[in-house]
Amino acid sequence: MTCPDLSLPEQHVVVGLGANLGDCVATFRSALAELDSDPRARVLAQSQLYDTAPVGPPQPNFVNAAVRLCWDDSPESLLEALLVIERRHGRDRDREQRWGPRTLDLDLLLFGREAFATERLTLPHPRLLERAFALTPLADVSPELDLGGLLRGLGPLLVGTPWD
Ligand code: A4P
Ligand code: MG
Repeated sequence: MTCPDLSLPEQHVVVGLGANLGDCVATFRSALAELDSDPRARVLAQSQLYDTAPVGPPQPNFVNAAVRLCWDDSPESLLEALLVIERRHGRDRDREQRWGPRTLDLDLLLFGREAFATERLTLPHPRLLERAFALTPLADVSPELDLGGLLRGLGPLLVGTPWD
């Protein structure tokens, strides 16, 4: 597999994990083993686990984490792989409310410098910068990342014009 240059934080691929139903830690362990067994993937770093207050409707606290990986294929193919792993771990989008409880949420937070929005995939993750539960584990696995630079790189995706 061709791995990105790991000394370059701008090439980091980072997946955020969240769960608040069932045995969340066991689910994370199983989901990561599954991801790592994909021939296109190699998990390089794992964050600590965080116990976080829920954002959204009242519900149990979440466990959140993040992993940095090497992915030898497109961002879209990684999203597809994540959705398959979510489904295998009990995720059923037809029966859940927005931002409600879930057995496993795998969000593609960053894919190197990719910055685009299609119907299926937005990179970086559209709510990354407003979610402490995603940013804190991200900082564990990519401490060298320049979030200010990331934000500037989003230029075309940012909405609105300066107020003068
Ligand atoms: N999609 C587009 N871009 C992406 C991307 N970069 N990564 C699309 C992942 N998916 C992306 O996702 C809906 C669709 O978004 C996907 O099918 C994909 O095509 P979803 O996982 O069903 O939506 P969601 O998880 O309910 O919402 P979203 O937008 O991921 O928001 P959050 O922020 O993840 O909200 N509180 C705490 N403490 N911890 C949490 O982890 N999570 C949520 C979920 C709410 N409150 C939480 C937590
Ligand atoms: Mg999600």
